[in-house]
Amino acid sequence: MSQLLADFATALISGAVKVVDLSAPLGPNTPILYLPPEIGKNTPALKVHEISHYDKNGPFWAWNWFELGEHTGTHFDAPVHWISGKDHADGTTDRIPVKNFVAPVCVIDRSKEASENHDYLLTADSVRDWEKQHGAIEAGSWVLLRTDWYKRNGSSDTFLNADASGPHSPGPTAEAIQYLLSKNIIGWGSETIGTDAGSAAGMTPPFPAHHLVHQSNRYGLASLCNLDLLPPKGAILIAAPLKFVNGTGSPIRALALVP
Ligand code: 23J
Ligand code: MN
Repeated sequence: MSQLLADFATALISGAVKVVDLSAPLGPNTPILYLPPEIGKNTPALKVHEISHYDKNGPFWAWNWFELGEHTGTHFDAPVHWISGKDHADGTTDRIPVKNFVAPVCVIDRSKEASENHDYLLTADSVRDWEKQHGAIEAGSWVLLRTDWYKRNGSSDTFLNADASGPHSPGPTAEAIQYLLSKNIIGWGSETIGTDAGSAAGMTPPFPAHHLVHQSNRYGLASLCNLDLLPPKGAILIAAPLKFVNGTGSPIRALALVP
């Protein structure tokens, strides 16, 4: 076993294993989820407050503090984020077992479908087709939906993609999530503002990815980037939330180890 990590260290240093950044830049322009007032209150945008910048407020140092929502930018959804997961004793960011923050990852590429249909929904049959092509989704894996939607994250308009009928962005059906949970995945992730499709408020149950994933004490990842740099199978995902006490989620620096 010590040989395993020695070989891994060699692979990291030689570049045989690459570290890929799956996170979006986190700043005042990071798109924020918009919920109509009749559904709920919204997260304010990230705000940076300067404490000092090598000046009278701190002559030799620079530092800032933030107003920052838990669910801002590339982020982790903890089980207690949703009412269906509220009673999991280890369901807050500070109580999740850390072993769950490092896991293998399956990437389902539906970028073509999502570019042709902004309301594209991944079905359970489509997951089974992926498995026929790439092999079974193993227990303990992350499953990520690649849509290339992250290429739209430079502006809220293109990322949220809302019109009079509401937001239009791809996501999973309830049945796809049920199927993945039956395989005991560690969590579900997407490139969109949240883990659910833009149309998810009208689904049964509403926001099925949130409802079902967190009910099962599993985790969500939202606003992931660069999934087009990952293989369908064979990479390792590192996604650790900050240890917020009683936190429902956290911005993360999501990293993939890619052979
Ligand atoms: C609250 C209500 C609906 C949604 C979300 C949060 C998220 O996407 C989130 O960031 O968890 S869709
Ligand atoms: Mn979230």
